[in-house]
Amino acid sequence: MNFLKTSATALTSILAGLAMMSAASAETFRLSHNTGDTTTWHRGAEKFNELVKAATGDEMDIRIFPNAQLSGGDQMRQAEMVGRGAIEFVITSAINVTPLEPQMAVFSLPYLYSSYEDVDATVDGAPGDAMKEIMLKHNIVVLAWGENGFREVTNSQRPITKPEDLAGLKMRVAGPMYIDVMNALGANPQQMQWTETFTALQQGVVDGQENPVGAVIIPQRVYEVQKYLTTWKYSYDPVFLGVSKQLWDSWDAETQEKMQAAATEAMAYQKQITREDTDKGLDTLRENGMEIYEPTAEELQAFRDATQPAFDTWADRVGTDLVQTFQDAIAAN
Ligand code: X2X
Repeated sequence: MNFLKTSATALTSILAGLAMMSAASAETFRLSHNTGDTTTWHRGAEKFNELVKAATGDEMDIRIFPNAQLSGGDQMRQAEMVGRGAIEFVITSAINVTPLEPQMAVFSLPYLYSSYEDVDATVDGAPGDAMKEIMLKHNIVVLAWGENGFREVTNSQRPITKPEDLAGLKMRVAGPMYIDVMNALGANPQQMQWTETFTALQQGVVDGQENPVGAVIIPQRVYEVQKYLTTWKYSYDPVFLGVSKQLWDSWDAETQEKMQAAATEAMAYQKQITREDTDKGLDTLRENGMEIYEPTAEELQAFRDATQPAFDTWADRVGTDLVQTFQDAIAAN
């Protein structure tokens, strides 16, 4: 009896010792993203952590920091910090990277895309690979593309059915290109951190904003502070999972392969749940009191025409050759 008790105690302490050893040898990396912990961005990050842990036998894991906490709340700074190795991983969207790399605005040019098929033909094709090369110059390895989605406009004042309805509306936007797009539409845009936007909408500092339905509007409960949504599909925004090149280069081929596989699978999952939540999203929003306007093809053309000056300005800035490779891939699809 005594013997059994002693050996059980010994076993317990051996097991505890082993657990401590593996905890000590586990390597934890930080992943920054700039939305809340209910979004599909966050769920994609959690999936990545799960897969990394499984692939490395818990020797590596990922700690997720939402709301751009690691960059002091500045969503545009995350990518730059990853580039110089101050943060290991990031999930962020293309528009957030435009201050670092203006060419990333190519994805989000107004009305470049009219369907998911067009999106997939470019993001998963040669144009997406070309953008990975461009990001590598900033010491960011883009491991996989996910989806923020088609950005839909919401506001608290009135239904938007035509460009003129935006006149004078105070619109929160995420990045520089959207300032030009909103100005072309006659709105009154202002750039603001996403984390400050809910309160700004609630207090009427701004009247409206634009974001994707499945990835952001629903999980972050934008419907609580906005009455009207128009499915104008004016701009597509991909997300990506990126890692600091410095860290990437420090790994052997086997570790790189594990990380790449985990990233590919996690972002495929993130894209899938984003599309699912977007598909059922309009019903959810109606149930929560929003009034939805779905423009006809003709009405969409009016928005497309009105935003053409911003398209042209940004196509020049991005480089018309790069824009052409996107348009060619779309046309060939
Ligand atoms: O800030 C936004 O609007 C968001 C969350 O969609 C982006 O990160 C671009």
